[in-house]
Amino acid sequence: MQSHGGPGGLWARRAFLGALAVGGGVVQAQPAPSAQEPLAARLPQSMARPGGADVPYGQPSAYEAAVQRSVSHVSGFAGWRTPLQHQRGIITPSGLHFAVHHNGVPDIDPARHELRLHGLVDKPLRVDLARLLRYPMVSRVHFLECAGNSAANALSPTALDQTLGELAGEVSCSEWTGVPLSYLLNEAGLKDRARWVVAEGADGGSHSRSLPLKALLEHGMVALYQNGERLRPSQGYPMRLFMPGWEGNVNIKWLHRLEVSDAPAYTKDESGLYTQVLADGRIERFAFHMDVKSVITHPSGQQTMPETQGFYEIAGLAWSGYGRIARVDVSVDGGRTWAAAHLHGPVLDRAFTRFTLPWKWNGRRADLLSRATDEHGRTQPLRGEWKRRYALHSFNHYNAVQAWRVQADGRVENLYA
Ligand SMILES: Nc1nc2c(c(=O)[nH]1)N[C@H]1C(S)=C(S)[C@@H](COP(=O)(O)O)O[C@H]1N2
Ligand SMILES: [Mo]
Repeated sequence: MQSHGGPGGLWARRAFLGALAVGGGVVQAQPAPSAQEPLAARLPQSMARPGGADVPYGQPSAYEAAVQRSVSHVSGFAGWRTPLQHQRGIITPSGLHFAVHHNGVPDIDPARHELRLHGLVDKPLRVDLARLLRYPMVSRVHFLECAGNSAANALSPTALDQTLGELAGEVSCSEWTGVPLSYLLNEAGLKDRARWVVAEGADGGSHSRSLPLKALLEHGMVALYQNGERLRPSQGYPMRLFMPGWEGNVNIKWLHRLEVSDAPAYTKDESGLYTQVLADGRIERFAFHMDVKSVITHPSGQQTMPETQGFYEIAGLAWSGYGRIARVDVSVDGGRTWAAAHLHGPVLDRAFTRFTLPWKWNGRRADLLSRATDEHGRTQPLRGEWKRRYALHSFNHYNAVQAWRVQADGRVENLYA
């Protein structure tokens, strides 16, 4: 998993050996200041005066103000995208988590919010926050991805010149803490005919989805905390449904109602927006899992290489809605040859996994690709393969290989490979 062996082995040795010796002067630090200078002149400015005040709830450095979510408004929906090109670890800062809301962010007073569980149960429940916070909780690190993430790459006939966040930032990864749904469902007591659960949010968009009961009992969570703090309003404060690895829209935010039923409700959005037309005209619906996918974050769209040749570390993120990432292959020649990237631990189930590969750029135009494979052997298609499966206007569940073209002048652009 971590070697440069396998099909890309030979290529990896040729292109990379020279680059591995980072300490050997490939990336050079500035020379140290001379000992002749007076001591005061050698100290950083910040050591010469008292520091500033701190704040009760920390914020990013003012110098990082450019690191922001990008926003798009498509047919009334707001889509806020994570600037993945700035993310280095596997956890997305809560303030940069992507967000899709069909009808704005509701202002919900937790003291008045209740979760109702009714339908095919023995004993309907009404649970307020104070009570829910006393249940045993679990914590899990998982990605969350909108079914429509990367829609521009699916739909646009030519590759749009945008940043990674703009192109594919409707995915983020957090530690989610909450109450397993099975505790609540079992407390209510399920009738024999119970097969589905319709989950509804307390926002004005009547966002609701039907989910198979069996999967909810196994994996469902009422999430209350994200990265150690209570959910942010944009992520569904004070509670949301969380289904690891499943398309974003089933993760009902501002959750207030769960109705147990014997059949799906075919709600507005699940009969329209969240179905997908296949190439042969048939319709795919209840396609819950997000498939295996990866993106190179460094370098990526609209970045400029600081030097037009030399050592670089290619870095990126991979994830799969079916399980763990098993390998990521990287190509720097448009897919002719591949090398296995190094996977950085922890490699978690249905979570972002970080990968890197050292690269010695020869300064000529280079097409960079990454292709992830999960523990079940699922792997990413090329764009053409993905397009052949679906109707021309379909865009959900796009997981084709993302390619970047590094131009000889150092500019990096989106590319269809
Ligand atoms: N109540 C409610 N839940 C919702 C939505 C919504 O508009 N209302 N949007 C859904 C969609 S389309 C996605 S992709 C995810 C996004 O979750 P996030 O905003 O926390 O990233 O929330 C889902 N849950
Ligand atoms: Mo979504």
